[in-house]
Amino acid sequence: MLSPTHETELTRAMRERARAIAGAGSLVRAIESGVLPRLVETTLAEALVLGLLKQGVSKYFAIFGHGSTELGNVLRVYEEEGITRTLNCRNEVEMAHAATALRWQYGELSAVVTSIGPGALQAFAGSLAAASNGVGVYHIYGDETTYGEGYNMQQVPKEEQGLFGRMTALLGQSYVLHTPEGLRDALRRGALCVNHPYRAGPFYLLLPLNTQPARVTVNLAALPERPQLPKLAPAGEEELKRAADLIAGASCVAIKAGGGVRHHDIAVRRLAEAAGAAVVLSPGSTGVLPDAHPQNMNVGGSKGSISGNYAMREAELLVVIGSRAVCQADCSGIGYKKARAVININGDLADALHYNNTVALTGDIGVVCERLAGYVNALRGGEGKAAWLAACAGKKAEWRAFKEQRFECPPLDDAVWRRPVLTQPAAIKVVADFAKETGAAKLFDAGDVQANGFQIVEDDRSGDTYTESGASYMGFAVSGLLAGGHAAEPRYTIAFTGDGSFMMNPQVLIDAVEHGVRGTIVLFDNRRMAAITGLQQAQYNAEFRTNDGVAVDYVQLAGAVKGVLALHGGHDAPALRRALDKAYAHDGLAVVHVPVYAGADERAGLGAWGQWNVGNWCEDVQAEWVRQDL
Ligand SMILES: Cc1ncc(C[n+]2csc(CCOP(=O)(O)OP(=O)(O)O)c2C)c(N)n1
Ligand SMILES: [Mg+2]
Repeated sequence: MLSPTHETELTRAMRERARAIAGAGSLVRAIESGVLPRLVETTLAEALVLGLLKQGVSKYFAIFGHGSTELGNVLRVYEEEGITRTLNCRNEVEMAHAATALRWQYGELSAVVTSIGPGALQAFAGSLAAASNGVGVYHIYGDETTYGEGYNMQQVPKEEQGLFGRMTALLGQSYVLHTPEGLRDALRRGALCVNHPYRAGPFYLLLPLNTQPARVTVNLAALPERPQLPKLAPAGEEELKRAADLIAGASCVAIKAGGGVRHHDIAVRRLAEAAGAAVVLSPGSTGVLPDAHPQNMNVGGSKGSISGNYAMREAELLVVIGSRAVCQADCSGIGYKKARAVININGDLADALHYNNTVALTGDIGVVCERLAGYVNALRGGEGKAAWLAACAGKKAEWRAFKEQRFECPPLDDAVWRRPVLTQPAAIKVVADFAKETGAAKLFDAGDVQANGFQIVEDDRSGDTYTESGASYMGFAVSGLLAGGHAAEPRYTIAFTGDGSFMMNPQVLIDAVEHGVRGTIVLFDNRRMAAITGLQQAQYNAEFRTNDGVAVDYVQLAGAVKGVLALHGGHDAPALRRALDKAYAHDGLAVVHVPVYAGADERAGLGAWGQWNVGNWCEDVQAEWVRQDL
């Protein structure tokens, strides 16, 4: 290994540039003040790091390999000079999730770095969560050499070029840095992709092994910055007036608030109150209206709730805001049985036109909702909705009473645990309440944990719950905790996970300790992949291969990692509460293991209130879908 005093000429020059940036305070200031020349001759790998820095990207999650040693060397030097920071990880799926969570929860853009081949494919798989939830992240993968001197180990073994570039382009947008000078174009495309105002997603930079060290003259002034875009809204009044007329003329109006409404709390509330609309939430939009707000009907959809699904079913006018009509959120397209017309507020043209008979109000959700609320108020369009809102309130009371009963269910005798244990809803409620009291953020993993979770949470604002319902990627929540290791201002976060999901990404135990994460993993252990057992039972009356007979002592497993506080969550609510207190007091990662009931007792679930186009339900759902006009 070379010590800094024996660095090559190239590395020394690189270090000097990094120092100049540190001295100037930022790359842009270093260019403007002339500390750095506009034209720099360097390697593509360093030029890429500089280009990303210009877009505000200084945080990396990495698992290096022979496909990324050159880039790794740049990141080493830049970190030594205090410019970038790289968290080394243990699994690429995990680090892709962590990067997604860093952007989603904290708004911080970062880059994932892998080697060529398996590492890249794993990170690529993980990036489905970013793609599904509209979260911008850079992914940088090592790629096959451009000379074609022979197969590179770990490339796709076919006589074809650019296969990783093609694969990744299917899921997001990609650029193969075949020609170092293409960097400027690549980063311009990337900047828009990862910062897109309403359809952001992963951008993949494929970095061939031989172009990483290739020399390039890069114009630092010409490298694109993060795009600044104005908010868009309909230019004229016509559509807004038509929409306001529709609202004024309808007696039963429902707003379906999709994930896009996040952080538009005030505007959505203003429109809902102006329109006298019942607001049905999606898993990703809980909190946009305070839980106790009389117009908040809680979630609607295939799982849904008594009140949310009532409002969806009975509304004659549907106002969709920031939703891409996810099958499960709209009961596979048959959730709005009485709706005759739709007002659709979305930046994306295709999403805004998903339903027929639509007034499309394309643009920024905050701007459009505020403007529409103004027109509705002018018409007194919210009047005449009292009977509708009273009926909805009745259903919400019913849903609350139903939930209360479930929460009060005593520990049930369980066949595997051979003793009474908490039901999953009762246990999740204890932890969700604890999160609310302590101001902790909540991350939810897939499965029953996720579905029960979004039926249970009682958020009062956007940003308290992150439930990866776009892909429902098992392992997302626990991996997402790692975002706290990079966040400028980490927030105490609790990951709600199942035994199935946790074992998808247990690496986080080590990585969270290594990178100083404070947070808790609560592991709801029903010793099976219960969400799937439940579906199998509901559809075919028989379970198949959704559990195993291997007992795992998760307290011991987690406790084997130095720095992790591993606790048993007990068998009743007070014991769980005590464990959470202890976990919270620990200055690091804690794991609370909670055995939960699995079995036929219906008090162990919160029900499914909508329909879904899967398994042997397809025929019925599709027959309805064909007949409805919307
Ligand atoms: C990576 C991945 N594999 C498979 C699935 C399909 N799937 C969804 S939920 C689930 C079971 C989840 O089990 P667990 O985490 O134990 O939660 P539980 O339903 O038991 O509460 C499976 C297999 C998925 N969503 N993600
Ligand atoms: Mg489970």
